[in-house]
Amino acid sequence: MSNAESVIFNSDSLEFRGSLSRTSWIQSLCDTGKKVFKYNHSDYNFDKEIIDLLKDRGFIHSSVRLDKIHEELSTDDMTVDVNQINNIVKTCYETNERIGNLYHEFIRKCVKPIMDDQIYFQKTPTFRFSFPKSIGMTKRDYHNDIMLGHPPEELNIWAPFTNSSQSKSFVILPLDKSLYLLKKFDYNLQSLHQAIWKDNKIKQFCDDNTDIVSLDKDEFLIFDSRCLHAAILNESEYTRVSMDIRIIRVNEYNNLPFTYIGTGRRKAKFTPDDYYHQNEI
Ligand SMILES: O=C(O)CCC(=O)C(=O)O
Ligand SMILES: [Fe+2]
Repeated sequence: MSNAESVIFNSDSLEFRGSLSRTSWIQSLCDTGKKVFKYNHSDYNFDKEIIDLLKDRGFIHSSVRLDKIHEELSTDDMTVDVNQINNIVKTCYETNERIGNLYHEFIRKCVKPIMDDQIYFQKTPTFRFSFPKSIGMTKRDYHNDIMLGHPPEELNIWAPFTNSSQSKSFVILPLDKSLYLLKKFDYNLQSLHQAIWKDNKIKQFCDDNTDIVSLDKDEFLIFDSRCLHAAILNESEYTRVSMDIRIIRVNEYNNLPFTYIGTGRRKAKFTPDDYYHQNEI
């Protein structure tokens, strides 16, 4: 999630360029750089736990359906800031023990078995709430998380808890098109980001080539962190709730050329004692 003024990471180092142009693990599974995996959603009742959390924190009182919570929320709490973040997303930067346990189980049983290596994973997942026609959404959010300081070796995971078809989702530019843009801008993320905001041809290229991520509730997506993606305006009558997680295979982590640091306010270090969970689960 970025805006025209976001601080964008860049590095001239050969290793960084090598990371951006390498063949990744997910790319060798699937050349679009994204792959859908199945899991048993009903074993992971995030829906109820999120509703309970928002009730405990006084945001809602009676909702029983996650996709209808907007009916009880104030416009203020649903309006997004320059980073496309609203108050409900912010409150979920910290969750509770029950959600933490569910999350660990999801990582242990659904994600780890897919990997052929140990992984480090984001300590707290990001829960996204995209409200119907929410105020402040931009049409130019195209970014990848590397622009925000994440290692290119990370993988992004995205799992919906509500119906995620059409605008109740986000969009992603397939890997070949994302790599085409990265190469066109000589792997300079600042230049690419600037072009997204200033050059209508580049923005149009993204608009024309992105796919809407449309998943069932018992599916999640793993995508290459180099793929550009964007939050979009939800034009439906339903709230979209999803979880996004970043993971990195330990072997690749151990070979990173330097410590990556987030460009955001918190300056998160992408290390197992800061951004990633530290212990075995
Ligand atoms: O879910 C969204 O709207 C955006 C997700 C995103 O930017 C991410 O997963 O990194
Ligand atoms: Fe992102």
